[in-house]
Amino acid sequence: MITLHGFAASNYYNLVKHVLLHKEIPFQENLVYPSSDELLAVSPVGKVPAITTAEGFELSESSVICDFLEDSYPKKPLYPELATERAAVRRIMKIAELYFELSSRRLIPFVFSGAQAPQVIKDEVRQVLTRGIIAMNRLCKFSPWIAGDTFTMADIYMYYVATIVHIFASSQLDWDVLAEIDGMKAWNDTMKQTDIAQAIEADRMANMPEFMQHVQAQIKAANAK
Ligand SMILES: N[C@@H](CCC(=O)N[C@@H](CS)C(=O)NCC(=O)O)C(=O)O
Repeated sequence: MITLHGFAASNYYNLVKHVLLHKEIPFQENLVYPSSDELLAVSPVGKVPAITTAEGFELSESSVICDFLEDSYPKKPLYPELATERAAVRRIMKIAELYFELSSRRLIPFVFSGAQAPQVIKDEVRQVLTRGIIAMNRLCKFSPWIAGDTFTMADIYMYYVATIVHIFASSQLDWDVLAEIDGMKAWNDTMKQTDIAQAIEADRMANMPEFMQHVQAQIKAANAK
């Protein structure tokens, strides 16, 4: 059986968990936080998520894990068959990661410490998010799914990226980024109501207090140095 390493407050962890649940792949969860030796043993850069396959193969990087799961468990496919359509799905995922996820993550330390980010960082994040918004408005179809009439990996990927962008951009930039992409709010609401997304959200909420304790302990340890 696959072991999914990480914690339920992580959106990267949750997108892989969503793929596992969607494909009905049996798995067990191993609660582990960043900066631990246990995580480093399975994830070379010490980031969540990582998986250990039934054969004992260790894998990290969420998009790589998603592709591995698709290749190894072709039932309930999440990529189209046509190469061009597959590439279109992957392009949405890549833009979501580079222009939404990673730029929003620059705001994390300020969100966690309750401070406002310096203006120079806010401006930089806003600029990158703007490019992402322009791209998503060109690429996303929402008819009804993000890449067209079929539910794909891009729906799962973007949904969990959107959770981060929404929280961080509204609190630090006072900006409702999802509202800038035509059709994204309605699609997001549809995704949120799915049984899998609701189960994952319940687990996320349950993990949140322990995760925040972990974050506070990390901040305290860093300040004590
Ligand atoms: N590129 C990685 C990023 C994963 C990532 O940033 N995970 C966060 C948790 S949501 C993490 O482990 N952060 C700890 C750290 O940055 O040290 C992926 O796609 O899996």
